[in-house]
Amino acid sequence: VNQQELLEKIKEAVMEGDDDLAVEAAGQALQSGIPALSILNDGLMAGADVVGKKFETGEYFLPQLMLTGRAIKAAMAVIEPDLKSGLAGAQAAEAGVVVLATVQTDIHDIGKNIVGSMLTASGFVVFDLGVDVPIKTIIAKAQEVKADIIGCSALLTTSMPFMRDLVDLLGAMGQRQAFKVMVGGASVTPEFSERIGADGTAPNAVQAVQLARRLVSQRRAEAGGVA
Ligand code: B12
Repeated sequence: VNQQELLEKIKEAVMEGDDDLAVEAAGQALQSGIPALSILNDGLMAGADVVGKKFETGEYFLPQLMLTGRAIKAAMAVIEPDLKSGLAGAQAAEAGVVVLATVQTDIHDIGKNIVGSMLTASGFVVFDLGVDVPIKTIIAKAQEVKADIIGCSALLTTSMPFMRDLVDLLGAMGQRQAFKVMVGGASVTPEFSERIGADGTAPNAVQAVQLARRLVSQRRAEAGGVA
């Protein structure tokens, strides 16, 4: 089988919600030399997109979404070590402190967890507050741990407005400059991020790490070059 077929096999395993097949196919794909990031983007997330669309049109139901989630998680366990080692090595000095959460009303956490684990692997200290987290709780934690970055995840379009509320609330508290805010999740676009006044977004976990690094250096430069 060629690499394209292996990616297709992963995608199908995710679509069928078959965790055994997802694990097997992800392993084969790694062995054939497909980069872990490509397995994530072109296999797992591509499959999730198809399932999402079928769910939207009423062809699939909640049980299928759940099985798909489980299949993605299972395959992630296989590719995660490679994803991590693909990141330019953890920096000796602390890369930065990130408070991460899925915002209130939303319980999707697979993507957030991947982002968190990639950040940790890259030397960031990550406080993951879990899912369905009120924005006030997120801000309070960021203040408590003196975070560099607040990272918010949301997959539901109905939960995305809470990201805007978080940015607005920081502003109202006179704390907007205290933290960089990065946002993400399947429906989050750069336009959305800009519109709500966040500092950036990334379409996947590897780019989220690059974004976080950029934001921390910006923040340190703004603080007067004190690293
Ligand atoms: C699996 C899944 C579920 C699972 C979630 C399991 C879990 N533990 O997370 C379950 C079954 C629980 C679920 C429930 C629901 N779901 Co759902 N689900 C999905 C599905 C198929 C895949 C999501 C996923 O895990 N993708 C894989 C990960 C790796 O990708 P990701 O999350 O996008 O994360 C990556 C990037 O976005 C980015 N990223 C993520 N977070 C962050 C954060 C930052 C700061 C940055 C920089 C980057 C970043 O990096 C990640 C890694 O590369 C999506 C479809 C889709 N295309 O996303 C629907 C989808 C998100 N679900 C949807 C819906 C409607 C629901 C339900 C409302 C269904 C219902 N009727 O009950 C409930 C909502 C419950 C709630 N209150 O939250 C809709 C949302 C539609 C919309 N426009 O809002 C979608 C889009 C499906 C669809 N097309 O209809 N779901």
